[in-house]
Amino acid sequence: IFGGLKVAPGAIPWQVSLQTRQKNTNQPFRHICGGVLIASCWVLTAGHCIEQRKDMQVVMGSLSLNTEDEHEQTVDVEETIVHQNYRETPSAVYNDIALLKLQGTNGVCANETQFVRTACLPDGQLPDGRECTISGWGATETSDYGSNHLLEANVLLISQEKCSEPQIYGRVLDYTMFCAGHLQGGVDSCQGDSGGPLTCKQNNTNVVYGLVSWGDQCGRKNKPGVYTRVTNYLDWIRSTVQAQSA
Ligand code: 4AZ
Repeated sequence: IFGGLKVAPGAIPWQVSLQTRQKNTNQPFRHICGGVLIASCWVLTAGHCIEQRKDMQVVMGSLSLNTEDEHEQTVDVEETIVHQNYRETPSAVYNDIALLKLQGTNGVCANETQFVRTACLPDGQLPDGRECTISGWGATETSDYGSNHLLEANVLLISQEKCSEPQIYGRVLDYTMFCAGHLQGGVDSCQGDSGGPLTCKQNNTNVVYGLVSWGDQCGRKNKPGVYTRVTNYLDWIRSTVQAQSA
């Protein structure tokens, strides 16, 4: 996160860290992406975060990556489901969404606490022009390696029309994504934040409208962050979760 502030304990309890290591080794797991807890055994993340043939785990309730937080819960990933139309081109990433099914017992994976809680899925369209929140452990204005402490920042939703102007992203933008940020630069998501939440407050509940997806570098003027448009995937999310939970 560029231009962010440290997150307070329990402020973003749906934020998870997706971590991988070489299969069947005892190497430490390393953070690769963010994710969003949407049900006890389900995490939403970006399609480009999925590395097949790796061991994967999800850490919930954590603020600091290099120390074990008292309230954190770590669970293995049982299954990864990348959207069937996920595509990466040199200029954009399309349908950048995936579901992680967590390993649990009797349908319980995350234990709900003050520090580990689900985010709500949207039930309507994205509210235009609003201020929303992004968060993650990704690269910052002073560190390409990312932040040890979870950071958050406020961003403004940018209309599709504005963001499709030639000096911004032009024609590569489509309805599976939307832009958010500050066109003057400075406040943005970055590498390592991918898959993490963009939430907006609706009637005092936090709703996940976006997943950090891509952008032309980070924090640059006229190059806002691009987010997977979660409202476009509600049927896919519901049917995938239902089919795999049976
Ligand atoms: C990345 O490389 C990435 N400024 C993520 C977000 C943004 C740019 C790049 C948005 O994963």
